[in-house]
Amino acid sequence: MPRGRFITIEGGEGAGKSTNADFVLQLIKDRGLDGVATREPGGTPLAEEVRSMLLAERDETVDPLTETLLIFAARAQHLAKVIEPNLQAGRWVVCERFTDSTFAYQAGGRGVERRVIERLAELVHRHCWPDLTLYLDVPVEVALPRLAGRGLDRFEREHKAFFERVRAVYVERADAVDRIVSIDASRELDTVKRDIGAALSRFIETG
Ligand code: T5A
Repeated sequence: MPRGRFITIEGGEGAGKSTNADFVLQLIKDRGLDGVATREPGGTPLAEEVRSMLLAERDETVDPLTETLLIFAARAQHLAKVIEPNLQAGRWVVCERFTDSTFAYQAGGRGVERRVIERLAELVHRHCWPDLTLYLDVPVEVALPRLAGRGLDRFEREHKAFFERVRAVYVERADAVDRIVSIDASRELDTVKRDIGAALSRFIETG
């Protein structure tokens, strides 16, 4: 049984990750491939509990290193219980957010040293990195209004400057890392989906 492929969908708040995750899974299934969708932080009952802890508004300030360690704790569980077993069973895994989010939010947004995240990734991933990452790029001033009318979590309450730093790291990584395909997600959804479909086809046919 050939190992499945690991696809992540990245981007800032309101970029359209959830909107497009099912679409990506459907494209995979349309090709006759088996696939599952999951998300981070979360993806297992325990990791979803950690997600709730991370997103909850609280009086106590969360130390950036504590936040980073919680994210990697959830990721270790997610890798062990969902991502690796599915890949080993030959299924494609489509995951909303993964370690590129940690570089963007915890290094870019919070100022955690990148080498800390690199070391944690080395420990937790055990060589399991995404095969393809679709980065949905949207200017902050376009993305944030998309969240209007819903309750905001602890991250979504951050200031614009925080999201600008997050985006800057994403853009830098998209330029530097071959597996990351940047898609202009500020356009109409149908256009974004067309580009996602094209990127996925290229990956399936050549990758
Ligand atoms: N986090 C996570 C870290 O700090 N470090 C980490 O390592 C990880 C893994 C929760 C938080 O965790 C933090 C970052 C996050 O703040 P989350 O809930 O998964 O992560 O992510 P969010 O970005 O908060 O999820 P959102 O729901 O806000 O964004 P999505 O999923 O990108 O956007 P989506 O699909 O829900 O769309 C939002 C709205 O926009 C519309 C949709 O219809 C929807 O109404 N929309 C469009 N409108 C117009 N044109 C388009 N092209 C559109 N695409 C979507």
